Amino acid sequence: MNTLTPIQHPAPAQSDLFGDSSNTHFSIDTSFRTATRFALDTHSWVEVVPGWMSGARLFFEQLRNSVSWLEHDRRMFNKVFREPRMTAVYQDLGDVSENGLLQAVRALSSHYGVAYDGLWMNLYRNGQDSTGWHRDHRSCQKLDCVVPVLTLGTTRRFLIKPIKGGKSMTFKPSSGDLVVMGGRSQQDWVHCVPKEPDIEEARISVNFMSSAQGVRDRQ
Ligand SMILES: O=C(O)CCC(=O)C(=O)O
Repeated sequence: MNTLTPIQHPAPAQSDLFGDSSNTHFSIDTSFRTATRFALDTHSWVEVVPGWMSGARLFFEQLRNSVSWLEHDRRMFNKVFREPRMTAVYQDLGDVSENGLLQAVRALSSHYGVAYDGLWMNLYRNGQDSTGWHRDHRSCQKLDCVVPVLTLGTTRRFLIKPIKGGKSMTFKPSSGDLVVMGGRSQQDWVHCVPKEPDIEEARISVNFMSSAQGVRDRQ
């Protein structure tokens, strides 16, 4: 994690237990007791919530096996290239069968006051998979948004830097940790997950989307 001065949000520990179809139990800290908020600038922030989901390693295995992961082509500067990761999108939560994902949606919606109603998930098969600098246009068309990302599986570096250029900040979310980008962090900042060729294990990131945040404000 980086070394900015954190804004702490102490709260009593609470957790929500849920089980999957094989009766394995995971839990989510609905109190967000470990949350630490880092101010990126006066308008933007990143909140990290270590250990938000416990039992995350088993949940990672469950998702890796149950989700229909696909490779995608992306067009950039008139060239089409294959994204170096696999993805799965749920526009409709009615299509989501994993109880843990639905429980996570409910906890995040209640805590951040944002109605999350879609999921964008990435499978980084190993350290050769990555995503370049970008903003989450799909998740955020408003000036201010709250975009949570849950990490499952191996730890990867998550970098964020000002869109106009400047020093990047590095976070290292482990399995079960949340990284939440808020304020204008999707307008004024870009983020990426760089390649780490020495890493052999996989990581899943679950990005929580809200159609309310995905539409532009009328001018
Ligand atoms: O994998 C991550 O942590 C971030 C993913 C992301 O930003 C995206 O898919 O747009």
